[in-house]
Amino acid sequence: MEIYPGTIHLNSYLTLDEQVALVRRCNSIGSGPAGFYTPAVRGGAYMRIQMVCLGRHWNAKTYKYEATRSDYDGLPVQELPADLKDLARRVAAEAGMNIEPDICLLNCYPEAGRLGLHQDKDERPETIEAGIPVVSISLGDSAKFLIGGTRRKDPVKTIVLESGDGIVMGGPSRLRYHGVSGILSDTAPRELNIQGRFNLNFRQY
Ligand SMILES: O=C(O)CCC(=O)C(=O)O
Repeated sequence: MEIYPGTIHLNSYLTLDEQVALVRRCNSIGSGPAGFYTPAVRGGAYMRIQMVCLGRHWNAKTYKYEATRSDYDGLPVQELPADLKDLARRVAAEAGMNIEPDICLLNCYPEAGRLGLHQDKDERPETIEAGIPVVSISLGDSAKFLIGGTRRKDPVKTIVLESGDGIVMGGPSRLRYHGVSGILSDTAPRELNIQGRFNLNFRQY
């Protein structure tokens, strides 16, 4: 479903079996070395989510990508595995877009998790200007996802992202403000055995 030109919501994109496998994957990525941590932004406040970056580390203090987690523990960033890259390419293609992903932010939302309105604009200017999309996959509890315009004060739409949904924001939607205003507790499919939510957020640097 097209939410705006260039913003495509793919409802129930993943099968339940695929979701189960991906949740296991997220748990294993997050519990390994250079796993989940709670980023602190400039000024020292903590984000309301945990994160692991694959491919390149996103530094929450400088808003720059880097090879090591210099704002946290200095560990080298984990690689972005080939099958996850393929998944992002497939989701983008389903929305009629192309991506060569080299970054994935794996976000982990506890039940009280949220993420303020922001633009994804730390990738290369050429990538952003070309409208190469950001590809997002949701797992676990549903989220109230906000998406507005290219100015912070533009009106926002609220979409519920359910487990297995994809959302692709590219072309004229590449710089739309977006965020997560809340998690709907106990809405995850029982088979996933998860409380809270994972979001796989793929980008091309
Ligand atoms: O969790 C989501 O659905 C959105 C995540 C997001 O906006 C981001 O990683 O920049």
